Amino acid sequence: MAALARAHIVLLVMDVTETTAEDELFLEALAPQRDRTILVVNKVDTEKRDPDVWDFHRFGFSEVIAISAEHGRGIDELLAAVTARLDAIPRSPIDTGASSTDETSSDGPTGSAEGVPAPIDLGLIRISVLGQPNTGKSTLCNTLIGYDASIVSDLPGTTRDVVEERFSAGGYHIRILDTAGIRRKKRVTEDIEYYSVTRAIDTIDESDVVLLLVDADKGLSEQDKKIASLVVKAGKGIVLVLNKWDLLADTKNQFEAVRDRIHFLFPVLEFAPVVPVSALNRTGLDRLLRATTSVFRQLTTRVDTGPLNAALARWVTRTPPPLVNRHPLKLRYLTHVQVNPSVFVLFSNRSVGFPDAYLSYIKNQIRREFGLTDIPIRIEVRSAQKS
Ligand SMILES: Nc1nc2c(ncn2[C@@H]2O[C@H](COP(=O)(O)OP(=O)(O)OP(=O)(O)O)[C@@H](O)[C@H]2O)c(=O)[nH]1
Ligand SMILES: [Mg+2]
Repeated sequence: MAALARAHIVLLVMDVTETTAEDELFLEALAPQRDRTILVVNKVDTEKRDPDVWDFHRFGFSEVIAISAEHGRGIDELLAAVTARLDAIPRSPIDTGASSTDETSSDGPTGSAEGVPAPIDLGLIRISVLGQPNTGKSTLCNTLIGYDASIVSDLPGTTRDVVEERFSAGGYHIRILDTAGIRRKKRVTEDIEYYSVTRAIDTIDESDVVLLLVDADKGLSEQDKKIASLVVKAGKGIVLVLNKWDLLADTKNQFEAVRDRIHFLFPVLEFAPVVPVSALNRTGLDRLLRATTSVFRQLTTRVDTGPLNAALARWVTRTPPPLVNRHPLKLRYLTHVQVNPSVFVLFSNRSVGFPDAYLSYIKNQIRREFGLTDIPIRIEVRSAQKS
């Protein structure tokens, strides 16, 4: 019903072979929406069933289209009917919500009146929300988008498939994916659940930034650590969201203590911003969005080669590289070859056996000096002899 309220076109799908009590409920609900609705009569697999379709005109919809979803019959006609209606839909300006989203949830398009400059469009951020069951992923998504797109309940395993929604914040369009809670593999035996978990993990590849939701009351699990490693390995941004912060007793320096513990116990998340929120009470969401957009900006920042190599020379002078098998290690050239994910290539006289510690040093220097403190970066070492 929530989707219905936001739709321009509704396809009411019925089964040609039977009309059930549930169909009657939908017919009733859609009666006031007849103009927006196309009645789609499915399972009309062969011509033999064509005459039965006439019966469906009695429900009073102006368009009744017979299809076979399985065999593809009537699909062209359905597509034509849908596209014919698209032209009649007024183009609504997209709400880029230049203001914060905490209190001002977007109730549909705000519209940019003539003469009012359109907000700057900085682009699309693709976010997916991952975490263990019941950590409040759906609650967070619903709160951010401003309506109940996902079902929320205290039963773990409520969300079964990926739910995609959009909203705007800080000048960005944001596409957010709510996913099924990820539990330990051992327990994932049921087919649907296996699918749900796999699908949830697959969303990492479709995202720029992953919000890893943790129940602040319970802390991180090994499972969370595995998800975090996957995200980092893929070079995606990650923000650790400590949800249900409202349940914690308010003690001094609580947040700092929790954050430091996480960074200590989960070194893979060393650079990830940690944000306490209460999706339920809508607190901390501004901070969460700021952290997310900042991570995205860092992911898409390109470092110029000139300043990068000037800095490299300085770093090498300050902390000279170690000898490798008694041979001097030379760092010749550093270049930022790719953003989002961020990849650097370092040319050295040794590509094999390049000391890890020194690579970490260079990585940390890049991060610190070029403002990439909150994202994973990768350095590939290639060999280059002196020309
Ligand atoms: N106290 C408190 N409860 C919350 C908060 N966020 C969510 N909850 C509650 O936690 C329960 C689970 O919330 P959901 O949003 O359904 O959690 P989920 O992560 O989507 O769960 P699955 O879809 O099963 O993986 C519900 O009872 C929510 O009301 C919060 O910030 N504080
Ligand atoms: Mg859910």
